[in-house]
Amino acid sequence: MKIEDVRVIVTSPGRNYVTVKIETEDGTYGVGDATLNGRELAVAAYLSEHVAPLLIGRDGRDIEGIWQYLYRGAYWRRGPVTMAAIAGVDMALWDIKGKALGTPVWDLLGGRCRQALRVYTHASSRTVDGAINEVQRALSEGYEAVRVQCLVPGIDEMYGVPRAPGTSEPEGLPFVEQGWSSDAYLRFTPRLFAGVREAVGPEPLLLHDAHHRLTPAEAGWLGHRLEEFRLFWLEDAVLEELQDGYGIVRQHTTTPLAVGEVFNSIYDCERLVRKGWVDYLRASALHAGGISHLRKIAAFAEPYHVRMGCHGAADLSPITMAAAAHFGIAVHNVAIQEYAIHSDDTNTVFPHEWSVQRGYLTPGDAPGLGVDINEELAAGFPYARGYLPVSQLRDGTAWNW
Ligand code: KDG
Ligand code: MG
Repeated sequence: MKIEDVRVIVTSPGRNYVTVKIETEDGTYGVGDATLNGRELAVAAYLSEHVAPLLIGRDGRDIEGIWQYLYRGAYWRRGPVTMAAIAGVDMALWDIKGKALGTPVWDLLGGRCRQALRVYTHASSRTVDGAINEVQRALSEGYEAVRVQCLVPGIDEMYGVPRAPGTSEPEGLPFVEQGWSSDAYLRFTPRLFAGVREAVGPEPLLLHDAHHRLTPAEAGWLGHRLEEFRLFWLEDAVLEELQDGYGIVRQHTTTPLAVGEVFNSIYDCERLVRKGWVDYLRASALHAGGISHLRKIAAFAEPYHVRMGCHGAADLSPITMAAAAHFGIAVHNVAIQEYAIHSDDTNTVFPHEWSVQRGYLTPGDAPGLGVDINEELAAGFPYARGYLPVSQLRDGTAWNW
């Protein structure tokens, strides 16, 4: 199955997505997601200028060989741009292999070890009462796990609380979230979870994303105070690159810790897992080098009882969600999957077999990944430059977003 064509499609049905489409000589094609939010065109250029020419004429069945060739052959290994590009190719090749063999990717990964994968949804509000309402709404829709984010009194804008629906990454220059205060956040967050637990009782799984804002000492303090509310996890308590910080947080709290949505290699995970500093890895098929590499990360984590809870924000396209669905029912140490709802336009541009019903994700039985891109529709949504917000302290100091 010689690769005949590799194309990169950038489309913006509400937000930007980068898709790799690979076609083999017999007309079989596969699709992969290579989106890097806020830096999309860097990956698109990497793929079309540097990777596509290397793939023409290679046998598309050789997923592992091509992965190793792109990873080792670049010499400049790892990093978000390189690994998202490799991921796009990797997903497309798994899609092709499934189609060629007439079987879904979950079957190629070893078959099912669960019927459906539990997802967590988001509840965000500008007030505690609003957050409680949002959690109750999610529970009434059948979700068992909800991530709760709430605006902190005294801070006008912050991660996880959209200014208005669909405005998280507006077109144009980065939005500056002014006035972050870790102190105000630390005083408020235990009160938020006290209110939510009181309203929903002990059973629902509650999650929270600190989004890299805290120092290790602050995160240890917060995790300890949240213990009585029994979170499923506290995500990104400290900067992901500050690995020793997780060792400090771990000494101060038994609240489970999740980390790794920005990780792109097994080497980012290795020490955290081996030391027992984290409970869940958030690496995704998109930003961690595709299904092939994510499999290795999960297999490495398994004997340490570290489980996967892959990143699934809306800036990962429905193709990554398809990969997550196949991976998630085939790999034993997948605990949960993040699920952020895509816009209607996005779902039309990327028709897919996977679905979420009453809080559980299934991949469907279509051969390959069971997801496609409608190129004609995609062409109607041209790229629009956009950035993630940035964060500042009250005095204007740049902070971690
Ligand atoms: O592009 C960045 C987003 O995907 C990220 O900020 C979302 O933290 C996130 C999450 O947990 O979904
Ligand atoms: Mg996160």
